[in-house]
Amino acid sequence: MDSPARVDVILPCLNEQDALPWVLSRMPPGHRAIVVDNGSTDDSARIAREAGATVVPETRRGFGAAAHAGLVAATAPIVAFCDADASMDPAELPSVTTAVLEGRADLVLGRRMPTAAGSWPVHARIANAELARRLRRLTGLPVHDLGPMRAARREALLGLDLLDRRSGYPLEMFLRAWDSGWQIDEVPVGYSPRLGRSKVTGTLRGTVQAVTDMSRLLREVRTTVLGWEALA
Ligand SMILES: Nc1nc2c(ncn2[C@@H]2O[C@H](COP(=O)(O)OP(=O)(O)O)[C@@H](O)[C@H]2O)c(=O)[nH]1
Ligand SMILES: [Mg+2]
Repeated sequence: MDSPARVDVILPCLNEQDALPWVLSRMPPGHRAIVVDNGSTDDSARIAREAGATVVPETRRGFGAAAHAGLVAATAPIVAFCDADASMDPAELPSVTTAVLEGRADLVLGRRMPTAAGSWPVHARIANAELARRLRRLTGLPVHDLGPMRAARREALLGLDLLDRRSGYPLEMFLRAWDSGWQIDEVPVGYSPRLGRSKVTGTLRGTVQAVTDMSRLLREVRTTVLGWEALA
């Protein structure tokens, strides 16, 4: 029999039938896939189930809604998040989960390193670099990317009481973790062109929503944690 998974890997999924077979074939030992099906109209749920993943349905749309549903459904002591679009290789997950498993870090963020010219739309890359610059200034932490691949202890993450259910979820996680005094580390992970169609940064609507969500969160931090000037 397999030993129990030590890491539940949460994969928010909205119509990723082309990417799922490869993504699910790349799970490292000790890592178990939880595919959160966010109302897919394609064959994602069936493909995930047939590949042996746990499938959790979440009808409320939004990256954060899917990610959080996975966190609530997870049972392993450590959770990791990974996109289900094949832009990141789950085989690299141990580089983000190991420090958490060994108790050396509370939150490990994967810093995306493009592996090909088309990996990262230029507007998304610029917006992300600017966000990271502001966060370095705010927190003093050497953070360079607010990417989706990351790991933390499940109970501790639940204790952060994250409220965002859209694109601000990864940023809110970082800010609340920092505000709670967590040890936050960053490690490089490869970033390749996704399979299938982007829902966030590859579309104008998705990008506008992501920037809106993140700006609101930063405004809240400016007024609650710090003085107004800190992030200007
Ligand atoms: N944007 C978005 N992504 C979702 C949703 N539900 C699940 N996802 C998944 O979240 C991941 C990130 O979305 P993606 O389109 O790759 O965003 P991008 O990498 O910024 O272009 C993918 O695995 C999506 O399938 C949702 O409601 N909205
Ligand atoms: Mg993606």
